[in-house]
Amino acid sequence: MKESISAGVADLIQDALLVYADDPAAAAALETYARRLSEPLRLAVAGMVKAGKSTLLNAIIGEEIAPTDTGECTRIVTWYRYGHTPRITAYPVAGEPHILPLKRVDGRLVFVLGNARAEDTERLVVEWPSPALRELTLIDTPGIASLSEDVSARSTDFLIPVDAPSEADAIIYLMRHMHASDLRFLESFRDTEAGRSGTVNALAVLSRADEIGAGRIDSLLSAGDIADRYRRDHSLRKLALGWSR
Ligand SMILES: Nc1nc2c(ncn2[C@@H]2O[C@H](COP(=O)(O)OP(=O)(O)O)[C@@H](O)[C@H]2O)c(=O)[nH]1
Ligand SMILES: [Mg+2]
Repeated sequence: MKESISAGVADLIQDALLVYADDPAAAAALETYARRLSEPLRLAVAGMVKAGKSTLLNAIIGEEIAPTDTGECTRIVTWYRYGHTPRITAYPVAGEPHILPLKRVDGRLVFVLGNARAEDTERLVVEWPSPALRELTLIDTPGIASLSEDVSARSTDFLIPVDAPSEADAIIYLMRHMHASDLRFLESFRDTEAGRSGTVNALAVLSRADEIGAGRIDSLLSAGDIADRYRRDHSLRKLALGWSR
């Protein structure tokens, strides 16, 4: 967001706080907005299993820390945010948060949950001293339309909560080919509780584009043509801010 727009929104929130001084619920919501405005943008990376979410996340962070190729094992929504010292915190669905050991295999983090089950862990927060994370908090989400309904539901519940605005400010939605579940997801991400506003916060990306056409030399060009076609399609265009490869 441009500096001047952020400053304008911050002023507006302060004005609203004065108006709603007698309404604790409204004031609490406004305080949350004020805090979020001063934090880095929260960008979630979503898509089906093996779309390349964790790989993209590592590329943005500039270090290969997120586990990749773990299929259904990455079942927990995992936040990557800036911290002076590396630290992993597990937030259980019920109970107090606790610090996990910093285990790495070939550079990538291994989340050691001990006796806790993945289903009982609401989120993992990785703090990491990567300069890229000063500007951007990244959120790795379990695969949409996973074989396990539970895993898939965790991502949809997080990205499209029924009774609250999404905790993510924007999402990059990765897909290898357009699949019915990709469309369903993009449609529901647009129709949030906040109503069917014209605002769209998703960027759809054709991932692993180098593999299209069995990895021929022109595969990236073909992927570009497909992205163009989606971008021009009337019904697809309105689902995302843009289509790219
Ligand atoms: N050829 C190719 N392989 C990729 C690309 N991105 C990811 N992969 C591979 O696809 C597999 C799944 O990637 P991963 O990031 O774990 O997917 P996730 O399940 O969506 O998090 C891994 O073996 C990656 O190395 C890409 O752009 N090109
Ligand atoms: Mg992954």
